[in-house]
Amino acid sequence: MRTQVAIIGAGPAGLMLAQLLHSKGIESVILESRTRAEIEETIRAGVLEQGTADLMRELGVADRMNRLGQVHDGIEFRFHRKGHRINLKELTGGKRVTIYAQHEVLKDLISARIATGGEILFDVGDVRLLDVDTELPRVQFRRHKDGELEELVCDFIAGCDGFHGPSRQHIPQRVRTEYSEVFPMSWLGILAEAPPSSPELIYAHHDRGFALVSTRSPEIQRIYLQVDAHDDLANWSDDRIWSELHRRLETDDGWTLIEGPIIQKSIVGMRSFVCDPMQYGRLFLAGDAAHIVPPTGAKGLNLAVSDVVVLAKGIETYYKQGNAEWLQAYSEICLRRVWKAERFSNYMTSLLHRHANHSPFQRRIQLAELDYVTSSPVGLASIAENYVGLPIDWRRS
Ligand code: RFL
Ligand code: PHB
Repeated sequence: MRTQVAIIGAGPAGLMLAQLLHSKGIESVILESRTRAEIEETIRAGVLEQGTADLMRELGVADRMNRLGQVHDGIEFRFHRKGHRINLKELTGGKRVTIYAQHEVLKDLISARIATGGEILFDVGDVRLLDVDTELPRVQFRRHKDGELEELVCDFIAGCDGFHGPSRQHIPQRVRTEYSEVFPMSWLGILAEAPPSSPELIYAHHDRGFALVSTRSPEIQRIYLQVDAHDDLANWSDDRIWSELHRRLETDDGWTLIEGPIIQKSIVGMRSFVCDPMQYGRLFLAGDAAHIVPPTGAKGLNLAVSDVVVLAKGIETYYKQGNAEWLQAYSEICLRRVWKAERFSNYMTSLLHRHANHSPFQRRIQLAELDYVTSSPVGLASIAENYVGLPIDWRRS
């Protein structure tokens, strides 16, 4: 098989890249190790930055998002039993976020891919990258895990295979620096069959730990609470979850959390990770393959999307103008935005979570910071600007 761009992984990065390339008349083949059903059922992110939602519309894949997604003009920070609204729209000159589940984005991108006749192979096995530092890199794989070994020859490989995928290891260790931080807490996430308790997301700081009220639809709520780093779901009965959430979210103004049957529960670890550079030869990493953020800033999916916007421009300039300059600057351009998102995610995590090793002094500083950012116009504007998504900074050195 021969194609222009071999894309490893059908997550947000891989699927969005394929769609962007298709819109520029560039061919690609997507190789994905999971089945279509597995991908379309995995519950993950929910917040789309303004730029991500706009791109879905530009690419013509936004019909369902426009119908089912919920556009939010603000978020709430809650502490000391009081809510403090951050008016995203007013503070950013009209930008907002759209709450639309990641697996719904993936369903939309997969059906668009199939409708345009683009190649997408699910359930492949033994994916191996070869000759990434030559002009003709190759990817070997097996169809349906047990098929014959096949080879895909291409001009470029996009490593969109997530944090655990094989692509990153093809950037030799001598040229690669990895930055990593693991946070001393996890999130327990639930889906509950209940109507919204709040019209906007609530990020709650509490002495017992952080809680986050998000949503998926008028009937399904997505809620998270901070638990111990190595906690076990077996420790968390539905009753314990609800009683903890009530305590952490309680206010003085009579606000109530609406309960409903819990239909899904999982625990996610919290880490930060950056691989620099994000490219080597003809291999380009995008999304979680190159970086991870803790979910507090809602940035992971959105970073995957901004990476592939930069990559698609580089690849397009290469084919249309025979100019590889943008491709050479890929990592530099992406990492500027990545590090700012790492900073914001780290900041939100430190601001809102309870750390077992916090001294009473550090705790008071945390509360003073919350008081500051929710009362100062500059503090509010900074949270809002980062939350709706910073622009891509296209400068090259
Ligand atoms: P993905 O989504 O992990 O996709 C990688 C794909 O590559 C496949 N793969 C392979 N394919 C072929 N061969 C191999 N050898 C392969 N190895 C792996 C995998 O099967 C998979 O399909 O990475 P991508 O595309 O970079 O996208 C990243 C996002 O998925 C991730 O950053 C977000 O989900 C993070 N995240 C959030 N991001 C946001 O922007 N907003 C949010 O509100 C938000 N909330 C979250 C989150 C992540 C969470 N979890 C579960 C970590 C909430 C949670 C709880
Ligand atoms: C979600 O709805 O899954 C969600 C919302 C906000 C976050 C993280 C996850 O910061």
